[in-house]
Amino acid sequence: MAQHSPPQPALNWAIVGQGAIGLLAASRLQLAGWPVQLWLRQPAVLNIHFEQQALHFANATAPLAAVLIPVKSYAVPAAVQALLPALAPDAQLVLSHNGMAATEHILPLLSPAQGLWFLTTTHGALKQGATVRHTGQGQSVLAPLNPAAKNQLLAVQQAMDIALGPVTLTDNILPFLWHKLAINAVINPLTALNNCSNGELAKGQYQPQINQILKEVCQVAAAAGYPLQYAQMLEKVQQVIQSTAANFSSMQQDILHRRRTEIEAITGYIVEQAARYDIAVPLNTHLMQQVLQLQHLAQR
Ligand code: KPL
Repeated sequence: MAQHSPPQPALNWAIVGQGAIGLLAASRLQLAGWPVQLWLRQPAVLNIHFEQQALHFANATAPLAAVLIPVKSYAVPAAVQALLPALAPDAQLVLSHNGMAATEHILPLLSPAQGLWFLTTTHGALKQGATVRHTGQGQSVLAPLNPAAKNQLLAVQQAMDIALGPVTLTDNILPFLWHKLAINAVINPLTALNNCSNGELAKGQYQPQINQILKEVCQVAAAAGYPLQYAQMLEKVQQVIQSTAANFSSMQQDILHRRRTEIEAITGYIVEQAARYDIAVPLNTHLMQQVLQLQHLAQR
């Protein structure tokens, strides 16, 4: 399709890791004819199935021109450190994870011509063995975080539009991150603790907790200067629950596969901010403790 043709010259994309969202992005780029490879801790050719197609991804080699880094928030500093020697002098790096972006530690690592971006997405993806499924149609918001990123606006936006679009470009990602944080604060702990799909949360039994989590998040967001309308947020959460009904949230998957979750970056961030503004968030505090306990038990 004409609108999917790479711009001239197309950036060569490397995707870090083999998580569900990263492989969804890699598959969509490859199917649209874009050059894309994977940057893995153990270099290997990866074969996957995506939408009835067998796809093969080669290993990314230096110099890396453009890199999507969809790793957990706590893994970002180590991932960027490992990438540094392989980056092209004007490489573009796109971070994408749940929770707030802690880019103050990443920006100083880059040279002035290297661009840093953040992408937040509501797409749902599930990886089961070698099969990757797009389990929830979502959208993404993309922000350039430094001047070097602004020089490459079109090339990065076009690629991300194919990988995880539709993409909205913004100069201020923070309101969008609060918005996404509210969605994750509801769906992720509840699906992890109840070991259920996102769609299960549409059931009546979960509505009192959903309402309470959101009320607490809205109070904290307002105090932090990023007001969220409760009724609109509730509608948005219900919409994500519907559109990703078949998906298992990243936190449910992390518990299932005995990995560290992002609870500290999601609910933990809300609890931390609540303490800063002296706001009581009993349900979020309780959910964080329960997920930490479950994570501890799962990892033993
Ligand atoms: O971000 C997600 C996640 O699982 O981490 C949602 C949007 C809830 C999709 O499952």
